[in-house]
Amino acid sequence: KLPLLGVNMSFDWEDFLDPYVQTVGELKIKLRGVRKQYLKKGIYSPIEFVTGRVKRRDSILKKARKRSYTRDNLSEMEDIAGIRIMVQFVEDIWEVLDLLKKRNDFKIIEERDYINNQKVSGYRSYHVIIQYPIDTIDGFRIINAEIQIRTLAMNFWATIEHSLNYKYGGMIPEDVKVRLTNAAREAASMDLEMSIIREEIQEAQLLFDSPQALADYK
Ligand code: 0O2
Repeated sequence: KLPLLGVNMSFDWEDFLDPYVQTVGELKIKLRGVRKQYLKKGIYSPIEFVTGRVKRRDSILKKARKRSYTRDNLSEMEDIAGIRIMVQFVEDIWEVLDLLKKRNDFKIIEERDYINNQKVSGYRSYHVIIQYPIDTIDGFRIINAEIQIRTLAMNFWATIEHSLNYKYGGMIPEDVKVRLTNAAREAASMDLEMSIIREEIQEAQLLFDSPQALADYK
């Protein structure tokens, strides 16, 4: 039942979500292709790996209730289509951001910097909201999507915090919260340490990793 979207009105979720599935699929292929191009040229890729998901129905409904979306403006929700770009170093985030800004296949409409403005939870990531055009048999559509750019350390922390939030229904016990805040600080400190020896790591990886990383795409 979708009370918010009209008690007695049926809502075809599959029809509604199809364009988002298409958007996530296309963006994943394109952004994974960027990494491949770097590797082929034998240069360091600022993109480590790319994942994508279509927001789950229960999560869409929860956010819709919280933000008072209706069936008429549900497509304005910005993160139904979600892409995550993982990078090794904080510096790579700014390089990926430049890369996204230069692309001609979508338009950036908003940016949220949770790196320089870390959330109270300890969450860090850079969020970019885009408008992505798709063609379907019913015609042309513009789909909102959210691209999250984060380091491996930020991703490690966020993944664990997200599952704990799910487990406790958003009410993480105070002692666990304190541990998470400490862990967020440690993750930020690890990012900083890695940045300091970044050039050395990158050189080592180019010597050691590149041929294998490229082979993974075949
Ligand atoms: P899902 O479907 O489970 O991935 P908010 O009201 O905080 O949800 P806000 O401030 O508008 O949303 O942020 P934004 O840019 O819409 O981003 C929401 C998404 O960012 C979340 O999706 C998470 O993926 C991520 N995120 C934001 N804050 C946190 C946080 O404190 N911890 C973790 N682990 N992730 C966060 P959802 O809502 O979880 O949806």
